[in-house]
Amino acid sequence: MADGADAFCLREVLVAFTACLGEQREVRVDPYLAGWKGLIRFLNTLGTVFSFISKDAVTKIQILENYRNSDQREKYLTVQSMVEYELANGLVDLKKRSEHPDSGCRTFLRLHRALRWLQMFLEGLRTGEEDSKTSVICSEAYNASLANYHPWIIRKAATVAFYVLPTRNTFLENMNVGTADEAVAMLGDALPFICKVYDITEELYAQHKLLDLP
Ligand code: 1PZ
Repeated sequence: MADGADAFCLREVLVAFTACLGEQREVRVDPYLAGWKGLIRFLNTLGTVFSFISKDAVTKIQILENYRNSDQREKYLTVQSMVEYELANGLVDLKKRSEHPDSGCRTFLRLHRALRWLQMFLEGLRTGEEDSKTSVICSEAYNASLANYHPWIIRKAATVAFYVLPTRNTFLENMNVGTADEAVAMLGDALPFICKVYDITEELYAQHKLLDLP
């Protein structure tokens, strides 16, 4: 595991997702992206078999960061303001990707679906037996969430990559928050926030009928 400023730390990632939640149930985009960036750093330490996953995630994070660095940055402060702004200005392809292939709404939706995987995966790690296989926890979470949106070839590649994951306790220890037990305790504290962020976004997207954006 790499040391230094760039080393992954689970605490930072969980703090970022916790910081997403505003007082008015708004979901802030910057800490959401910071959370994913932290996770990608960790993914990159697990081996090159995961590169195709991190590349796609990085592309999506970049698209949203570009909106946050554009003249319209204020509109992309929260998921709520992004949805409102893009819909009101016809910036979302609703049926087919054409004029706006990389809308904030469709891009965020991909990360939102991945957040469901993350939630189930971390919950699986948290409640798993000491020597359980991370690959099994990971593929169960994947099959129950993201896999439903991926074509066969990606499902196959993902499933193959999962095999290289270390056992649960090694995985937890690699997260740099102390012992496996300490990591489990931290997950227990943070998971409710991740669930909340997921639920609020899901509700917002459902309300606006955006859950199937192409
Ligand atoms: C710890 C092990 C990590 C396992 C990660 C499990 C997630 C598997 C995701 C496989 C994604 C494969 C690559 C590209 C897929 C894209 O086609 C889709 C849809 O985007 P579109 O084609 O519509 O533009 N992209 C996604 O579903 C977003 C996936 C983001 C995954 C981020 C995972 C980060 C994991 C960090 C774990 C520490």
